[in-house]
Amino acid sequence: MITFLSGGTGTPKLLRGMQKVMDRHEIAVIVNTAEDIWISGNHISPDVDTVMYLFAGILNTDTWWGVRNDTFTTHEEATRLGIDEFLTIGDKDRAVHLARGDMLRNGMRLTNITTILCECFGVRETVLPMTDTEVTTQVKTDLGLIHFQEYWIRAKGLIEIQDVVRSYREPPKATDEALAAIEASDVVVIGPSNPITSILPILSCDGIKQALRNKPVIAVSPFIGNAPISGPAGALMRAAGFEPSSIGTFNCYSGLTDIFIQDIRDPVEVNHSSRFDTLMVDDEKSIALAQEVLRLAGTC
Ligand code: GDP
Ligand code: FO1
Repeated sequence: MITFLSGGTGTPKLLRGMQKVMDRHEIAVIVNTAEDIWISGNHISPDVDTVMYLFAGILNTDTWWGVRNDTFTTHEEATRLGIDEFLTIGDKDRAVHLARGDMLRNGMRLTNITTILCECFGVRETVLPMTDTEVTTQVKTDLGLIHFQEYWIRAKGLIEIQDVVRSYREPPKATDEALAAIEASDVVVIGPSNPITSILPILSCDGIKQALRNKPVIAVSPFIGNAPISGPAGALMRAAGFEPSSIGTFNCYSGLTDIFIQDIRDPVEVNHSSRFDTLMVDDEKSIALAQEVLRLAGTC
């Protein structure tokens, strides 16, 4: 079994390949929940939903969020009525947020809710939120501390950020299910996700780092040179005090990685790294990188 640590874009691209080259029941994914947000009374868990929709075969892979061919009737009508939905929410996607919000209000754990939703979508892989307690990535700006989604979606990432913080009422604890998945795995893979908003929130859950120290860990860099392939990782790395590069990514994972994979085009040299084409522009590229990760896993 392999456990993956995932956000909502880079690692899902790798998982798209993994599900073609591995027994799907042998894949477990611990997913970031620090970008979760309540909107219009419903609960959005963007990274969990992306991973779940990918495995269900219904993900919109043009955007890497939302359901393919979804409609936006409710969002358009709600906006017309004056509701401030700064995320464009599809109708089918909203039904998932509605169901999740309802179950959360009834006191259920996010882990159990995710299992129920995955069963409804016929998902064979194990999808595990990193924690069952609420934790939110916020960025410090001239406007004060704002939710990461407010920064990246509403402000289009155009405002200066001075720091990145995670806020919570109680320090987030990894779930027993997430820790058991790591324990049962031969290898753990930190996918090419945003180190600051996707991976560090997982690594910061109590119990995760300790569990990883007993396992071989393979990490894939989301950077080529000083730029990520997509998204705000550059600005966030700088604000969090890391170089926006593969070296910064490697340092961010503070000695946890046994094998570090970086792109063949990356001019930044991480000592003893493995080189591969990590740009997963289509199914074939995702499959090729997945096969390489499996090959390296076999050497651990
Ligand atoms: P988010 O939750 O939507 O931010 O998604 P992730 O954290 O999972 O992924 C965002 C990161 O994925 C960005 O930093 C990108 O550089 C990286 N990424 C996206 N596509 C690719 C790709 O094809 N290859 C690699 N190596 N990284 C990618
Ligand atoms: N990202 C956008 O850039 N624009 C959107 O309107 C948007 C809507 C949205 C709805 C549901 C969902 O699960 C994700 C959505 N995302 C959207 C992506 C999401 O906000 C991602 O978490 C961030 O783009 C980067 O991590």
